[in-house]
Amino acid sequence: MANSKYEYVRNFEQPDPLLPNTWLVVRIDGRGFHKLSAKYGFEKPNDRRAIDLMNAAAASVMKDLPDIVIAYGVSDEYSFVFHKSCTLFERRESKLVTTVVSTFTSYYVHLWSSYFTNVPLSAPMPSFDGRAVMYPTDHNLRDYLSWRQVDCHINNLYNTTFWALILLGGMGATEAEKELMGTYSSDKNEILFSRFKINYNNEPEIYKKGSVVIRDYELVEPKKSTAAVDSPGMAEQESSDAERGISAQLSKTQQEKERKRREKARITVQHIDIIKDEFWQRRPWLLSNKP
Ligand code: DGT
Ligand code: MG
Ligand code: MG
Ligand code: MG
Ligand code: MG
Repeated sequence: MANSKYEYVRNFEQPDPLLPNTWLVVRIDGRGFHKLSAKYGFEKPNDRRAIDLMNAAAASVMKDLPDIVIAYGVSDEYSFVFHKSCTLFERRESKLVTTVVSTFTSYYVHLWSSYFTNVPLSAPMPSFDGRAVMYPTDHNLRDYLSWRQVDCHINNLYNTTFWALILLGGMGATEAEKELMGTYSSDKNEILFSRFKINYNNEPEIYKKGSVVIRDYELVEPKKSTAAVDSPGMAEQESSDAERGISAQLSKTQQEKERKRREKARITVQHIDIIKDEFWQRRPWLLSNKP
């Protein structure tokens, strides 16, 4: 195509590649969900419909973007982790963030009526913001996810106690806030148990732990996934590549095979601990150098 005299404006576009060989986390967060949750009458402190809808939208995003390895969600936010070897959109930050945000928002709106039956959506419509953060080591990535899950626990314990004081204890919001000022976790557990006979440990896992979305390879192709990760040959290859600071290079056909496997895998939503080693040890493919 011939260049027009306007073509030079292209030079104003800024390149924005994210660093190679780093874990990419795109975190989206609902805009003004404090107001939105009031408008649609979300139950307090947790509305199961709202959380199920977030999880369904996140699972759909993962289905559409096989480069996402794991996602973690709580409240009105979701973190999507792209593998450090991911080359989607040449790792351009704006393309990755805007694609995740708009795909998530589309599914959130599309699926709304399946979860909020008889609660029609009206303007202003739900919207989400997004950002990308790079984490250079597996350890940093795990600490990031641990940070979000600890946040989930702290907020849920606070909210559960706060709303028990109001809904069951008859307090006003200001009074409840004052009551909880300066309290530790143990104090909140004690308030819940002694005043309301609520054992926090027995609260639903979905509220205490948040939601983890992963591809469950084992259930789809049990032989392949474990064999590939456990073979000593592969492990050696991976450690030497890791030393050089690059991800294992796979041939085009291998890459295509991996991609097919990811696309076919069943996507599951679980409410489990991702802070302890056990979660990662039982799913070695998540942090493996293989994309
Ligand atoms: P932002 O993110 O700066 O635009 O502002 P917000 O209002 O979205 O604030 P944020 O993201 O810090 O906090 C999330 C809000 O969403 C918080 O006010 C509680 C509300 N929310 C999220 N999930 C639920 C739920 O299941 N039930 C209720 N009642 N509220 C929820
Ligand atoms: Mg916010
Ligand atoms: Mg928000
Ligand atoms: Mg939030
Ligand atoms: Mg285009």
